[in-house]
Amino acid sequence: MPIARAAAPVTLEAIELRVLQIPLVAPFTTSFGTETVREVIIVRARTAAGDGWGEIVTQHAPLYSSEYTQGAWDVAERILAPALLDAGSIAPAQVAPLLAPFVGHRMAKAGLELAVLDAALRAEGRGFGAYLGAVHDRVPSGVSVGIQRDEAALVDTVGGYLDAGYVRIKIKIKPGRDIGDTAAVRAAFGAIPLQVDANSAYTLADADTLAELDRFDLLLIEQPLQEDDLVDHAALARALRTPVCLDESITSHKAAADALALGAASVINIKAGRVGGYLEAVRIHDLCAQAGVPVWCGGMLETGIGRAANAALAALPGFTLPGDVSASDRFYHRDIVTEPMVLEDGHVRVPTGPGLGVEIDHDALEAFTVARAELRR
Ligand code: NPG
Repeated sequence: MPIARAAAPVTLEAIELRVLQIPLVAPFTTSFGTETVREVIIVRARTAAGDGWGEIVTQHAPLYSSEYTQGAWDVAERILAPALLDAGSIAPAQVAPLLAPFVGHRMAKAGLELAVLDAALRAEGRGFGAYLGAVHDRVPSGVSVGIQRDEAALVDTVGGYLDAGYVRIKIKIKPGRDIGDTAAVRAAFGAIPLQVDANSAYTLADADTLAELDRFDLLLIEQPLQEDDLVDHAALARALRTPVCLDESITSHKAAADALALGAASVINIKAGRVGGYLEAVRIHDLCAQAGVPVWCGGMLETGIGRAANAALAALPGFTLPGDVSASDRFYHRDIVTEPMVLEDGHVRVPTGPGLGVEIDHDALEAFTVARAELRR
């Protein structure tokens, strides 16, 4: 039976935006740079029936994608939030169509939509997982491991996560830190579920190097080439035995359909922020499920707000590979929710309370806030 993903409209009275800077437990290095602080925008939708929370997962600089915090702040504050407030009463499913005339800015749109979703579902006493069509009460937890100082440090770090119980390891790679790093992890830990993420660091000219990864029996290689390199990804996929998974390239349901039609990917990473919201994420899930293409839930170093939403999304039936839905303490000493997500037997629980099922720790929220704006109707 198809899930009726409908929720009643809410009447928006105000939208509060905050920039937070939350220290990371350890520096996180990818092929595009090193982060020591997570800069993120938190959205609070104030409605007649109560508040809802969302998260805009941009980073300080446009390195992962063209979106970045100050750009998202500007478009949310001057364009997107005012458009929502002008609508007055709005159902969650109307948010994306209402914001569709504004090109791009998917992370900003996703964060606003999530706040409206949370408010609407809290008002109805419904959980986000049940609303999306979750079929599990917990999901297997994978962990994303940044590029370390050297192979020994990588083995050490991966060992720690395996000891903690993470059921799948993803290591970040870049040219010069690919074959050796992967070989070191395989040599140290044998046949663990392992995948690699290049964050667009290669070109098709590197196909021979990337083919060397075939001998490691990886679950997949994620986003080896640029965001707009769909045709090159298809060529690379034909040259590799390792399944090619796309992340950055999948910016919408249409992009996912195109990638599958071209043979550019045989696995898809779904991130709600990257595709403009959780409802678009579910549409991509449904498309892939119908096509028999496995999907998994990506992560953007979310706070407890986005982490709760990701756990719910990852509990949909087509998410057949473990996602980057880690425990909060993988990234943060202190989160902004009262019950940060924990790892239990290699899994994280899908919250079941109304809305996202998490409560805000207002002291922590204040402590990390570096900018704040409130927009009223
Ligand atoms: O577990 O939240 C997590 C992090 C997973 O590696 C991860 N995210 O490229 O997928 C990525 C990367 C990322 C994080 C990208 C933040 C951009 C911003």
